[in-house]
Amino acid sequence: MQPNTPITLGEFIIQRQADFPYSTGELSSLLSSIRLAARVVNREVNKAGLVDVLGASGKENIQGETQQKLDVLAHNTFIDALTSREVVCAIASEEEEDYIVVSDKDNGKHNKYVVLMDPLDGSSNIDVNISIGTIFSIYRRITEPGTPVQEQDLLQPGNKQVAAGYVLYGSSTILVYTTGNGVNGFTLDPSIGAFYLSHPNMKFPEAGTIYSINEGNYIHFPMGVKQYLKYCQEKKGNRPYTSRYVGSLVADFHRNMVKGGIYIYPSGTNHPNGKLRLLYECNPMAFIAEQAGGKATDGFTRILDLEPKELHQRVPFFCGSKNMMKVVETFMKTF
Ligand code: AHM
Ligand code: MG
Repeated sequence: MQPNTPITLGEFIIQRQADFPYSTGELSSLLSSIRLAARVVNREVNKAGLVDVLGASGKENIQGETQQKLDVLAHNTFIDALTSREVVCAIASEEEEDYIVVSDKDNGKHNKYVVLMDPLDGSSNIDVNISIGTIFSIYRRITEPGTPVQEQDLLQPGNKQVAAGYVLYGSSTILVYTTGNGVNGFTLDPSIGAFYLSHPNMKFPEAGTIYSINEGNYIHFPMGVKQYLKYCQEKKGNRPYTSRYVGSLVADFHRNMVKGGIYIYPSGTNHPNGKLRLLYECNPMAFIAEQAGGKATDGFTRILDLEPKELHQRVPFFCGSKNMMKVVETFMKTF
């Protein structure tokens, strides 16, 4: 190995554990299980087209959306990895109606953490070789360990997250996460299967020139968003901005965090509460955005302060560079 070889995710997790003197290593073990599942899903994503993982699974998820085979495969892979160590007491997934209570030797009663996740985000891009992702969010349970886990353990506001992250299966595969002490990105070297620290201390540029929104829904958008789009397209100063929309939140978010930009999935006459899920998509991305110096709101209120009412709750999502967020929020308030 070269003397200047960057550190691996495994080494980084161990180093960071030393920052918490009373840590028991459980969170590190949990993050390691996510790292392992990400490698497995990455392998399957890369084989898509060669083996029979493309297309619909023949089932629908709780939101009535057709599940793709890879959705189901990613869900099962993460559940298996997360339940194989005695750390997690419950898991909620976008792909399953109820939360899953871990059934280890004492039904997960003594395990500290709950995980909420979207195992395969950007489902509509699976069959067409476009970037997709995994999003995860980790909380400490609030009910007493030793007692059965309750729904309230999973319905915590985003500001209680202990860690959050995503994996982007893109031109390369990158795992980005935060434990509330900055954001770091690790690129997978597929030849040896290790994630290396490639993006230390990631920061959203304060200003940006990219906006990401499904403009096909324009007719349904609230007036504030319509006016903001007009502003983005005006010829003035560094405008018009550039429009980029992959249709995979993870990919759009990652690009915007690297280059400076804003992502918007607003409410609309077709989606009264937006499309994205508060617990599986918005909270983890909002935590990462804030840790990287960006901002995330529902157009008015900080995402991380919203009190979740149900597991599959949807919420409008505005997220990105601080200066761009400030402008769109002004439009939302004014129109
Ligand atoms: P999914 O979890 O079913 O894949 O849906 C979430 C995705 C986001 O990744 C993406 O930003 C958005 O839905 C795209 O929706 P639309 O096709 O309506 O623009
Ligand atoms: Mg999703």
